[in-house]
Formats: sequence, C-alpha cells, structure tokens
Amino acid sequence: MAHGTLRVTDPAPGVRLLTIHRPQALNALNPQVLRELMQALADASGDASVRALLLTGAGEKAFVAGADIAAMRAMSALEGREFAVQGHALMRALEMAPFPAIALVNGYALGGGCELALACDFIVASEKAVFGQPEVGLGIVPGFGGTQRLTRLVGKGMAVELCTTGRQVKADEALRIGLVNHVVAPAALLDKGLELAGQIAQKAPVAVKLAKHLVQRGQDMDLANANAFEADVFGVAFGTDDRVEGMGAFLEKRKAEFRGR
Ligand code: DAK
Repeated sequence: MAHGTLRVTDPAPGVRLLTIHRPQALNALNPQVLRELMQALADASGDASVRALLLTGAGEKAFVAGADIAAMRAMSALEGREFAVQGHALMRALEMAPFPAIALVNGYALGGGCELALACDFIVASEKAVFGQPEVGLGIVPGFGGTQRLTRLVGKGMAVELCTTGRQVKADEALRIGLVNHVVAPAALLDKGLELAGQIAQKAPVAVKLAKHLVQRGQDMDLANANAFEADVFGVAFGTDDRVEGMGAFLEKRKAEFRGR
C-alpha cells in the first residue's frame, strides 16, 4: 500500500515494512510524514497478524535526514506546537506498539531521524549509516525525545557529547557505543531485519508483546517496582495457552504451535 510519503508492505509472514519515501528531501520528516507514519502504525497495531515492524528510509543515502528544515522554517508557533505534539505521539506509539519495532538505518539518521530510530525498540545499521543530533547548529535542541532516549541507550557522557557538539557517528562507532545492535553491508540490511523479525514472529505472540512492554516500561521504574511489575506480568504469561503449548512442545520434542492466546 502507498500513502503519499510512505510505502507499506508485508515482505514476510508477520512482518510489516514501512519505508519513508521522500528521497528528494532525504526522507526528512514533515507533518505529512508524521501523520502517515502514525496512521500506518495504528493500522499495524490493530492487525493481529503483524508480529514485528521494520522501519527504513527510501534510497541509498538516508534513513531520515531530520525534521524538514524548510517546513519548520515556515511554521507558526501554533503549527510548531502541533508538530511537536505529533512527533512525540508517534515516538510514544512506536514504544507502546504491541510488537517490536526495528529501525533499519540505511544512511543518514540525523536530528529527528536519529530520534525516530531511537524510538524504535532497537536499531540495525548498514555500514553507510551516520547518526547525529545536529540541532545545536540550528539554534535548537533535540525535540522528539532525543536527549532522553539517547541517554538511556548510550549513557550520559556520550549523550551530552553528541547533543552539544552535533558530532556525527558512523556505523562502527554506533556499534561500539551501543547505539545499534548490528552493522551489516548495505545490501544485507533488509535481510538482517527480516531474519530478526522472522525469529520474533516464530515466538509466542503474547509473550513477545509482554517482554517488549516489560523492557520499555520498566526502564522508567526503580528496580524494586520494575521487578514487581515483571513478576505480575510473568503471572499473566503463565496463564496463556501458549505457555502450556510451549512447555509441552519442549518436553514432547516437537515444534510449538503458538496461537497467541
Ligand atoms: N530538511 C529538509 N530538506 C533536507 C534536509 C532536512 N533535514 N536534509 C536534506 N534535505 C534536502 C536538501 O535541502 C537537498 O535538497 P535540494 O537542495 O536538492 O532541493 C536534498 O535534501 C539533498 O541534500 P544535500 O544536497 O544537502 O545532500 P548532501 O549529500 O550534500 O548532504 C546531509 C547530506 C544529510 C549531510 C545534509 O543534507 C544535511 O546536513 N541535512 C540536514 C541535516 C540536519 O541538520 N538535520 C537535522 C534537522 S533538525 C521538534 C522536534 C524535533 C525537531 C524539530 C522540532 N519540535 C518538538 C517542534 C527536529 C529537528 C531536526 O531534525
């Protein structure tokens, strides 16, 4: 399916692929892109057959080169506020989606593009990926949660360095500092995403969803409360048919057939 700035496909069973498609502006985020991403995410979240989401950018050069600077320059204060609300809602929706969302970063992921990747559950990069928060060079600060999500992922020192210098980070350094989980050749990026999404799609659906939410929501809790939350959610997983099937299949030495119940 094609929205104006988005390509939506299902390249493998259980896998939804969203490709931001504004190559003439290096896939920069304008209000239309945010709106269409939000709609596509809502569609995927309401579709129980979607088990994992891949998010990438069209073309060879960019994942997303940031928020659209031309669009932002023309915004009134009220439009700027609306853009901020839209962006935060999208980032939150990715985190709360009922399936893991994997950013496949194929090139530049700058500013809002880096923040979009950070809002996914994890990032896989091509060797051509470049990350950065260049906002201070434009007289602004990261505005879609970048200061907070970057800090949680790479730690305070590196986050402050990157957000105050605007320094760009290439794929090998991104791997070293824990910003991305894997780096692969550009031609292998989609296949790596499909491999990981395929592994997720084979596991028990409810357990996958719960595991993602435990990590996402637990990171904002203190350890004692997060562990108590985990114990409660463990109890929920224990009550599923899939738990009975998964343990039974192991003991009977056969492949489990999960039904998401
Ligand atoms: N916005 C609009 N157009 C962009 C763009 C962007 N972010 N990035 C690139 N383009 C356009 C270029 O203008 C150019 O258009 P034409 O001149 O061909 O019409 C085309 O894409 C190709 O770009 P270049 O010719 O510049 O390509 P190069 O290979 O020479 O350079 C580059 C690639 C990625 C290094 C360079 O394009 C670049 O530096 N781009 C800007 C990167 C940047 O500063 N990004 C951060 C933007 S600030 C907010 C929340 C969040 C944000 C804002 C508000 N609120 C809460 C309200 C986020 C802010 C940002 O992301």
